[in-house]
Amino acid sequence: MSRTFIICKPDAVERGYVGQIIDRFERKGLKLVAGELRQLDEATLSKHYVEHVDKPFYGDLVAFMSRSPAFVGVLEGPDGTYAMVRTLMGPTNPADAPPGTIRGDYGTTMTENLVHGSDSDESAAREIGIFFPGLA
Ligand code: 3AN
Repeated sequence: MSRTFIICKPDAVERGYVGQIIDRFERKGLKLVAGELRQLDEATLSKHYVEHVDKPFYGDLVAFMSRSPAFVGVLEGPDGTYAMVRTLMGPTNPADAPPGTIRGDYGTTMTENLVHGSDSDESAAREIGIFFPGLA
């Protein structure tokens, strides 16, 4: 078994897609073991996006991610759950994401790309530790 961390970003919450996004993960066979709506702040986001803090898009990314509540959660499934979640999400840029993926079906822009999923087991452990320290 393994766990991964997900965010339904503020655009997904605002547009009412949280249920449909979680439904895709559940239909795949993954189990939501933690989840809640949470207003994210810069201190938390700077830990989560530590590899992006010096990037030119970081300011816009934090402004977007903190503009309204996000749905943060933890999914559990077989080994490689993080990779299954990434496949269902589609590529980072929704413009490149194929139909059938979350970003391909619902998104058009790079920043407002609806969903986050950890990119490795190591990232999942780190991110779960930030957002759900009781589960780490
Ligand atoms: P992913 O969310 O697919 O793992 P990351 O971790 O590379 O992608 O990027 C985190 C977030 O930062 C993305 N979801 C996107 O919102 C934003 N982002 C990444 N690269 C760019 C970029 N070149 N221009 C604007 N925003 C970006």
